[in-house]
Amino acid sequence: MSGPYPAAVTAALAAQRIETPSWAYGNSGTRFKVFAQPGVPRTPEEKLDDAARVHEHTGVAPDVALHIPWDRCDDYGALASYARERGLRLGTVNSNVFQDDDYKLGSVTHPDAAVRRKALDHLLECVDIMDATGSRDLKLWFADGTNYPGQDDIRARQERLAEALATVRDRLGEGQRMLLEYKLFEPSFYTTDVPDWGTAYAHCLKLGPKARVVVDTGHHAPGTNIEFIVALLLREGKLGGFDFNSRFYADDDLMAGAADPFQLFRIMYEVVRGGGLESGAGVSFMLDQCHNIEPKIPAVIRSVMNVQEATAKALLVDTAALEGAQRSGDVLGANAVLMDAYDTDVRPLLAGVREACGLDPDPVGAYRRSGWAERIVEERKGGQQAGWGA
Ligand code: PSV
Ligand code: MN
Ligand code: MN
Repeated sequence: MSGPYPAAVTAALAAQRIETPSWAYGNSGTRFKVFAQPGVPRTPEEKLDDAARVHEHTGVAPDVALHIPWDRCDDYGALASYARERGLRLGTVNSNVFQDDDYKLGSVTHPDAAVRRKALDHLLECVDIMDATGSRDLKLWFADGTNYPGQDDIRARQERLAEALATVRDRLGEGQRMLLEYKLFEPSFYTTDVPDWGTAYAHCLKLGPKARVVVDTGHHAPGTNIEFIVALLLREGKLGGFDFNSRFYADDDLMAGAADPFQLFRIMYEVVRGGGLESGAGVSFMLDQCHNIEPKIPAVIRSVMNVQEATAKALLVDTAALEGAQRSGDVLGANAVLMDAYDTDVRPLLAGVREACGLDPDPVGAYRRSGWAERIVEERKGGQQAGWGA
């Protein structure tokens, strides 16, 4: 498939927004070692300075997700202004009820009501922060679960979870949403209280229109057909967004599109097919990844580009030919239509979209030439580098 490409395709690519996570700019790694990098941000503001570089070179990444308390600050309104002055917006607020010693046996599902209250208070504080930043979404991921059969009552934990979620739902303001994220395992190894899309969906269904499911691409059992989950959630109006990252084994948090670009294409095809790219669909395209050994800013740029490439290929699927082949039971023909789109080199298409927006067609090259990497190493000396978990 070669150009010229339909105007609707280039318009959709220019309109897509990809939200970057503040924690991708700070030091982060695995549980075994975090390799500190020189020039890494020391404050939420410096993380925004780096995010602004990603947006400057890609043109599609104005939103930055916060993680509380990793991005704790005295004045979130001022932080939002700082972002605005750099052409950014503060995006999804990610809650964190997994780092305190109190949460050893869980947070909102903990058997002790006092710990549950502490966790709930944090979630409500996150909504206060959303009010100050103007953020739409609260993202909820719970490490809650058990390690041993009999350790706690599975049903009671679901009750406690439902109660906390309903309280948060009641606190949300007009236009605010809660996105419930699931994860198969880790840190809990026997039960996890929100282990899969079905559990998240069941809770979101009860919670009503303000609650949606978020799909983190690294949170499934190997071999899971993630695009099927995406198709189903979109059809039900319950897909709130993605935490994109790549995995080879478990929750590896590698650059989106690095491990399995074909899977990312299949996911994006279902997004396009289900109208998830349209404005008003309410589907957020977020990154959730850690850059332990690679330089962080170009890694985020690369990830944004990988999501764009998968989206471009998904938009290029010849839907009329596909439907025709599907209707006539032409199995190989239908598969070939999909593969034709996947096999298209969309880099010239995206370079053209960037140029039409006044951007350099090569975002990674433009970043390298900008001198920002050398500048931050020089300027960000002293102070404590912000880190994942700090
Ligand atoms: C949990 O593994 C998770 O995917 C959640 O989204 C957390 O907020 C995030 O990672 C922390 O990096
Ligand atoms: Mn995630
Ligand atoms: Mn994760």
